[in-house]
Amino acid sequence: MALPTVLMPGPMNRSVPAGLDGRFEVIRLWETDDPDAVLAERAKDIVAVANAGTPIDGAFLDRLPALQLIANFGVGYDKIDANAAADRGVVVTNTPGVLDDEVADTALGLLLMTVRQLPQAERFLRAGHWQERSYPLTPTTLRGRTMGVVGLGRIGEAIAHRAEAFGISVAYHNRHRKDVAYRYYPTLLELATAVDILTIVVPGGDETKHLVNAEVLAALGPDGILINVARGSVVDEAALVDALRNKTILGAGLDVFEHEPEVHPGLLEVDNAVLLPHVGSASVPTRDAMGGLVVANLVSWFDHGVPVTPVPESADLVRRGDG
Ligand code: 8YV
Repeated sequence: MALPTVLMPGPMNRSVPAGLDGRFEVIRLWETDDPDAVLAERAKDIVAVANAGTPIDGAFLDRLPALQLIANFGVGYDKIDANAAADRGVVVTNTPGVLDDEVADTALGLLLMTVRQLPQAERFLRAGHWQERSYPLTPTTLRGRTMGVVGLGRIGEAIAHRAEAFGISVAYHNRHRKDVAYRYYPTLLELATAVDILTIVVPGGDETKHLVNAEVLAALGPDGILINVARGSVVDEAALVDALRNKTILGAGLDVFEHEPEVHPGLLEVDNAVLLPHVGSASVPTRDAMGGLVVANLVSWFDHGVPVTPVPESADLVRRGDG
């Protein structure tokens, strides 16, 4: 029997091709000379897409009439129009759970780096300045701070637990209050006013675009720290650059950017921002676990007709079992 055909639009973590080998035929689209021609020729056969960051919209889906499943590498799937997929009976899966601790570790690392200027201090040592003088005292500390988590999902909770262990008190803003001990603020503005660390963990996409704007940054205040490990689109980057330049906030620790891998030139100029190249989940074990979940979703769907971790937009399809 012919193996089910999986389209891979771009390169993926090694664990994905390794896990698909022998069970699926994989079309590595980026390696083909004429991707459009390959898509047109193989459209009838392609029943799944294994995807890491390639935008997938309704027009793309219309080119693949036999498609059943899109397995996304990553918990965030804002590049995939999951509603357009659901309209066409296509199930979308993502990789929740397996990266929570890694991303939460990165968030706390960014926070420490930002408040205590650890990257700057390390650069100072490497430049040989320690022989001349001590590194200046950091203007503030993590002691006595309150963190507002924007998006208290799995990763948000992992960050909150770590913050508590650091002696930082935690509050949060979600669309709906959760059954947790942390203080809830029904609006982001109220949360930003109440805390002096704002940690962004909400999904990207139109609904959260520029949620963190000039007003929210002003509410965070001159001692405020912004940490973003979610999506760059959630923050109005131009407003953030202004706030950092004018010291309306104290600093920012960013793992994600609006137009990555491009970084706003204003962010590169200011010395009160710590900038990481989207490495939140980027360790070999965690990326392998994410890849394993991509493979598990494909195998489970084609062997048993059920995905392991469907996204909420696919819930109806999965319930009806007619994806
Ligand atoms: C990865 C992420 O960088 O899971 C996500 O949503 O942003 C990260 O873990 C990304 O998935 C890599 O493609």
